[in-house]
Amino acid sequence: MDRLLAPGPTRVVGVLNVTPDSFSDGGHHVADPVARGVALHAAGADLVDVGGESTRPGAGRVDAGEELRRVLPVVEGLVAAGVPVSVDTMRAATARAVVRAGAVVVNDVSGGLADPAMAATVAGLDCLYVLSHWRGPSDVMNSLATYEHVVREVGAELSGRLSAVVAAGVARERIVLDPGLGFAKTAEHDWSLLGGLAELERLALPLLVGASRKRFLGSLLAGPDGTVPPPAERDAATAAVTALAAARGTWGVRVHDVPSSVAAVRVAGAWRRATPPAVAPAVAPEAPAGLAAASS
Ligand code: PMM
Repeated sequence: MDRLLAPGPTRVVGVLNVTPDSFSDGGHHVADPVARGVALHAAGADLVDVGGESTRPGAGRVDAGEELRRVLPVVEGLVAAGVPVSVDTMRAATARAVVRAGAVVVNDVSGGLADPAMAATVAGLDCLYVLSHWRGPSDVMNSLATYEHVVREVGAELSGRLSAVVAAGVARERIVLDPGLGFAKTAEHDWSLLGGLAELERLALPLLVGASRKRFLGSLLAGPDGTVPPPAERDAATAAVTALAAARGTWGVRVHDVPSSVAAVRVAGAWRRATPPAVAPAVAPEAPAGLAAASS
């Protein structure tokens, strides 16, 4: 688990939604989720993120028992196959069960707000905790997308949640922060957050970016007649986000198409290594003649 936070290239987290209605899988049911997770890992995913509850805009909650019935066998199968597993859940009881089954990351898109028992539960578990920015459940989140200055407010709200979960006993060095792209955010907010990542980096914790196939990429890629490409046709744009995030050293990206993001991380790494370090000039350049005359 600690290996996941060691210095290294941007981690690629592969999405494995075990939901009949996942937005980003275009509604396609994954026939054999364990085989799919193993394939994501073989393709280079550092972690496979298993989710049993859709968080697409407008989605209602799934019953706790049903969520666990969906994710637990998949977690067990992946752990048995040696795949590092993250679980996308807002429920403390699910988090406890999956970490006991071997999951190493609890990915809580609600940042501990959906279940008041989450922070104290995670504090007692041996796992990392992904704390995302969130303002409310999927069926109401679009109405909560109002900000004066989205980067500052998301930073402040994340910081508040961070203090709360640390006060509940979660070790700070086991926390990864996530701006929660698309969660109570318009496309414009999502772009502002990506452009303003430096502000979130000031919180001095690893950052995870979940841009994969999201609406803001769909609207960016809309054709001249306004036709928005379906989620599965947004992977090239997702990989571009991965390359830009990796170039600035972002800890991780959560993506559906693993190979394109693994390639993007490699490109960013090679680019960074090939960039010559800035060298101070040996001799101060002479001031242009006009300037010298003006200052004398
Ligand atoms: N987005 C979704 C689900 N889980 N987890 C994290 N940490 N960050 C995200 O941005 C995030 C997430 C929704 O996307 P999906 O329906 O494509 O899985």
